[in-house]
Amino acid sequence: MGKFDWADAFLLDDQLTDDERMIRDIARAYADDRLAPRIIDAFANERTDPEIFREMGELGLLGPTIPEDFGGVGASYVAYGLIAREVERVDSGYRSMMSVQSSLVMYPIHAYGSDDQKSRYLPRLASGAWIGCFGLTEPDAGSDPGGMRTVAKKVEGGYVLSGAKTWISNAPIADVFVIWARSDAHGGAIRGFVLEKGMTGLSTPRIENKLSLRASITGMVMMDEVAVGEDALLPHVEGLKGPFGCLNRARYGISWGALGAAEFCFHAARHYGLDRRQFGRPLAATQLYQKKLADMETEIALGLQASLRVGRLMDEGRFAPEMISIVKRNNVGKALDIARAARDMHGGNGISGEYQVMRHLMNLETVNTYEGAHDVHALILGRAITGIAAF
Ligand code: TGC
Ligand code: FAD
Repeated sequence: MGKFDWADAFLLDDQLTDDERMIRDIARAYADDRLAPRIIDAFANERTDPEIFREMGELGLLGPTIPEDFGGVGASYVAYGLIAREVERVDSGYRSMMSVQSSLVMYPIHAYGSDDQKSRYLPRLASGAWIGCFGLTEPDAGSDPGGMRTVAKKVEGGYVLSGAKTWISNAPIADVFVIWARSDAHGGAIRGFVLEKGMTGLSTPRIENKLSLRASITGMVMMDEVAVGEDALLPHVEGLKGPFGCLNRARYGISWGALGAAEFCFHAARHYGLDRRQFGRPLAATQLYQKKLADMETEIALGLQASLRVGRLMDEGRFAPEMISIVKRNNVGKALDIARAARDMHGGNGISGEYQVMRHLMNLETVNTYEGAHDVHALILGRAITGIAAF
């Protein structure tokens, strides 16, 4: 008979390769040593440190699945998920910065870009020298990106882009912008363009006073007739499957990341319950407290196994987007429940920044909404189950 480890219920560790364990350990050490000491101040003061990109780049944590000749480390999707879990154990905002760079900027340039685009952007993005952002959402097109209004007009030698993107992670500090727009030269199809900081007509106002994800800067991307050359077009994809191909990767990473945040909350609640005494005994000696811990552990253990399975299928090229909808929706929803319960189990201390559980709870509200809101993933699954699109 085996021994039960409450912190690794189904022996996830055993199911990883040596390389995956090594990458996980690098990410864990970085998160503990460099990210955790910054987060309370960064969140309180809404401060995003661009140095974090450089630090992550140095350790190979940006675009890790990209092959080595373009600056990545050719890691598995399971390794990518493990990085997200370690980073989000500290804060969803730090994971957001990392996953936008990796899945939403480096991935499309690698999958859909020209050789020139790959060699210009990927090594700089992998090292963190350049910061990227991904512009899909617009003020009037969130869950329904097909309703976007940003247009790319064909002119001699290139295109002119006009429109507004909103809620764009990293935008105010970005050097590279992957922008999705309707292109008149392609019959109004959605196409991807790579823009660079400093282009005439491009501005990125910051969205202030977020009550969630405060360590990750968010902004708009305003494009007032931004002229780009032919070489800005991502040549190898057309239609919504372009941005959705990127979202598949990012959503999968989030399914691991959210459980990192949930694990932080679970461990904190356990620790608190063992220390805190009321009615002459530790809180953790009460049945209600133990039930809550048991529920947390169960959901985390099941969720991790599911993400691991989806990751293995991605590595084998056998995943379907609906599988990702299941793990993104379920794991984030469960993480939100766990953070809420952990906040409650800390009593009054639970609302203090020092105990950190409420910060995770506030962050997970965003994670539940972005990359396909919780209910939108239910509708993606509903369509697959019934054959009827109910959006
Ligand atoms: P639909 O008709 O379903 O599809 C249009 C075309 O796209 C293809 N497709 C996919 N391809 C690859 N992967 C997927 N997951 C795909 N889903 C769809 C599809 O085959 C079709 O291709 P084709 O060749 O026939 O044209 O499109 P729809 O307009 O009906 O879409 C419905 C819905 C709800 C599924 C979709 O619009 C959706 O997912 N909405 C949610 C929007 C969203 O997730 N936005 C995210 C913005 S980015 C972000 O939040 C970043 S935060 C990151 C951070 O900070 O960490
Ligand atoms: P809406 O689409 O208006 O949805 C509002 C509510 O209605 C939700 O509960 C939703 O589930 C529900 N709903 C929508 N349609 C239906 C339906 N048919 N049936 C039933 N219910 C429905 N976007 C980017 O492009 N790049 C980024 O980097 C990025 N970063 C972000 C960072 C932050 C901090 C935040 C908050 C958002 C970010 N987003 C980004 C945008 C994010 O993807 C959108 O907020 C998300 O897709 C939801 O769109 P919306 O906010 O317009 O909400």
